[in-house]
Amino acid sequence: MRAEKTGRAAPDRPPKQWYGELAGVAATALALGVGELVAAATGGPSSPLVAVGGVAVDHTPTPVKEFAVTVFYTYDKLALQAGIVLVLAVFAAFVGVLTMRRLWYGLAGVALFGVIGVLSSATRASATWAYPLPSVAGALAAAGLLMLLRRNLPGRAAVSAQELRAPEAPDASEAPEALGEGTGPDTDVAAQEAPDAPTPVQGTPSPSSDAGVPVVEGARPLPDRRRFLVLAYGAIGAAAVAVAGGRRLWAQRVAAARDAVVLPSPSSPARPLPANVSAGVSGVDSFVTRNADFYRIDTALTVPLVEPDDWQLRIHGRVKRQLTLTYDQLLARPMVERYITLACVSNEVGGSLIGNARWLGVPVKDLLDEVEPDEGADQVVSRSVDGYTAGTPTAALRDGRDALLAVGMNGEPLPVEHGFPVRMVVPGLYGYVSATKWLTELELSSFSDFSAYWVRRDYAAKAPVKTQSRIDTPSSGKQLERGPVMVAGVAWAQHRGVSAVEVRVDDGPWQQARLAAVPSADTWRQWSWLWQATSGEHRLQVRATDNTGEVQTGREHEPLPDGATGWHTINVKVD
Ligand SMILES: Nc1nc2c(c(=O)[nH]1)N[C@H]1C(S)=C(S)[C@@H](COP(=O)(O)O)O[C@H]1N2
Ligand SMILES: [Mo]
Repeated sequence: MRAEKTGRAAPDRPPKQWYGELAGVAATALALGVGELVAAATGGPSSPLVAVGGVAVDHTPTPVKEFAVTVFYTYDKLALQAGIVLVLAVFAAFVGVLTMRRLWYGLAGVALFGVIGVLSSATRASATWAYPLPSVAGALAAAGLLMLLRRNLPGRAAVSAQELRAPEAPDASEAPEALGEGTGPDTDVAAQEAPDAPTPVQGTPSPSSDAGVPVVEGARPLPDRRRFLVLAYGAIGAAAVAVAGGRRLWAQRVAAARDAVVLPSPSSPARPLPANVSAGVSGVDSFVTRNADFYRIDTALTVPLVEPDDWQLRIHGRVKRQLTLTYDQLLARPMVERYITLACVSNEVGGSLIGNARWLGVPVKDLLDEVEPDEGADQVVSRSVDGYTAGTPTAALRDGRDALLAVGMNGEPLPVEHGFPVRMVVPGLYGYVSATKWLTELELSSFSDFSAYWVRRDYAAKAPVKTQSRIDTPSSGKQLERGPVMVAGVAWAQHRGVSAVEVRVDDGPWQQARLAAVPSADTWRQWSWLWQATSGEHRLQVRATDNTGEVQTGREHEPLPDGATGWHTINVKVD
């Protein structure tokens, strides 16, 4: 083929349409990038990308969403977003092709995008004067780029000539228009910039070798093509940089807003920790988990960035009266501070998806008492800004336990990764049915009316934490010396409390471990047991008993649908 002869990849001119498609995609990418950057800089309520994405997801027909859930399971959101990007790209390519024929078509398409962007961001609860700016700036950038690319459309004159010649030339008025522009200001620009243009290299094919298409502008088709590609790919690159830069700016704004938060002191402070909450054995997870070490579970692709000023909580649904709270209004309420251990349903036996923190927040009970839920409203659906939902039994939120809308974690405002500015924490329930981060809505509903995020993915609708225990030291597979060995770890049965922990060696009798102190039944509990290790290979197992007297089951079960069961078992070798 010709490629061998010239050593260049594509001497065949790609179909004229391809340039249009590239132009459309590049202009759309640039619009989104500029929009993102402007949104971040002005602190508008939301980037066009997020706003349009949100509206698109909201308007995706339910069967399509359900199909996505069954086929892509937890990746449904990724799949939906990929779908949106694909649809957008196809539409963008179409607009680009039209633009290369008729500038007005393209500008109309861009304007349509802009209007959709403006309207989407206007639907946001916290819309301000700044809301149209990102979409308008993005649309202007796209329009500018489309016009620029159109002027630099490679071989446009050649194509037009071909169209002129072709018997089925569709629109007689089109070709002269294109020709006219092609030889107009466009040509002047090219002439001015000619010295800068890259010199054609290594046997560049003459355009006339191109499938016998007569070429009018024989003098400079190649630099033209290069300029077009540089502009188009450059715009896509710039868009990527703008998106990344916008996201960074945004993260910095939120970090600064978080630093500026002054947490109120609790009207009901946490009791000081008993001196002996630690079993005093190294290798055991510390009683309080540092924020930086706290496990994380997010379905969101990127951490949601919420500014406290944009935040509000709406409590609605089956209630006597609705309630809307701003961040300042929430902070002005009486706060309680408690140590509460949070655990993930996906934690395997012996796993580390569990952590304990000192949370500061407003009791959910107080808020529910104010809105007065209807009789049958047995489920509180908590919703995150990212669309995530959890369903919590209304009864569990009103039975007097310390269910909190938390704003503080271990003396700091909530870290962004852990739900800044506000999340829910409920003692005794797995995180997926209670601990919604970046909380924005509580809807009184019923279990028969609504299934939350993970429930739609086959997890149980109700999920109290199961009694569990873990050996932290020695670690499994460890080589030990004969003689005394400290065996220690943690056990948990939140809101019931741990009353006993036992250890056994090689199916021998269960031995009582020593329990460390706890501030309440809502945290995990450290334990230790002194073992006189004898030579050989040994198997160590642990089990806990909760305060209702129920012994942790040894029946092994995977986390799905409502939490793993079984005894944590480790093997060690003693010399
Ligand atoms: N918005 C949102 N909230 C969420 C989740 C999520 O994916 N998105 N995951 C839940 C799950 S499954 C758990 S176990 C806890 C984990 O909280 P952490 O990431 O702060 O440890 O958050 C819960 N809240
Ligand atoms: Mo979880």
